Amino acid sequence: MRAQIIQNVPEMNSEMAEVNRRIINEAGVLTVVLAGLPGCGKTSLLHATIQRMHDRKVGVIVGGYLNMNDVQTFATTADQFAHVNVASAWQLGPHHVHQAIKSLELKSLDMLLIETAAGALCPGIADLGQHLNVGVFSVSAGDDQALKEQDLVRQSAFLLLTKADLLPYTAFDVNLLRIQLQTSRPTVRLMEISVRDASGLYPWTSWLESNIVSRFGLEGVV
Ligand SMILES: Nc1nc2c(ncn2[C@@H]2O[C@H](COP(=O)(O)OP(=O)(O)OP(=O)(O)O)[C@@H](O)[C@H]2O)c(=O)[nH]1
Ligand SMILES: [Mg+2]
Repeated sequence: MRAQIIQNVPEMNSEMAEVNRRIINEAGVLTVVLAGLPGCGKTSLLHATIQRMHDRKVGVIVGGYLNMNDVQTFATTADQFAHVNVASAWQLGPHHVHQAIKSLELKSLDMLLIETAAGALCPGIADLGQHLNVGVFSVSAGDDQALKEQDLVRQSAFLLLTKADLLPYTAFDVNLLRIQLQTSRPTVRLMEISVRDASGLYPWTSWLESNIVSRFGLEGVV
């Protein structure tokens, strides 16, 4: 297992996302960004995803705050892991990801998962060179997220509603969220998911698996 903590990343030019894309494609590693509001459950979902996809070599890049428990968990679960200090930035930029992918051995990975913040002060998801964006909503952030986070909805190939185990205990109206999505982006898929009761994890990892296979033809087992 390879783990890196990356500090003091220099700003680079706007072509950096293209450079990253070329490196990622040459390595043949499906690269997926998980983006959502702080605390929406991204890190927990990454842990659960890696554990479920144990037949795959999965690398993780996380920007922003991580506690030592998370670092230790990634160090034991991910095949490769890089934590990037984004300093005063709210979300990962292509220059952060460039430093991270240089520190990883991409060719030995099947999939690279990148966690970054999106929404509120940093609407939308930056082009980091990734193949797919997954927007992460959570039950704890209210059922009007599709209205508030329209860039996230527009840019995502797939949307997750995390902490679905809390639905019976809140006034969160999943149908309202679905109706709002129907209006703004009828084709996008929303999946309810929970790392607490493991609901939705199988369809989620199956979707990732199918993308690894369809993009790079790497057969495997979920
Ligand atoms: N009930 C419930 N709580 C969850 C679930 N997933 C995450 N949480 C809790 O939500 C809180 C935030 O989870 P994280 O995984 O750290 O969220 P994050 O999006 O990575 O947070 P930041 O990196 O700070 O933006 C933690 O207390 C988790 O235990 C879930 O499926 N159900
Ligand atoms: Mg996190």
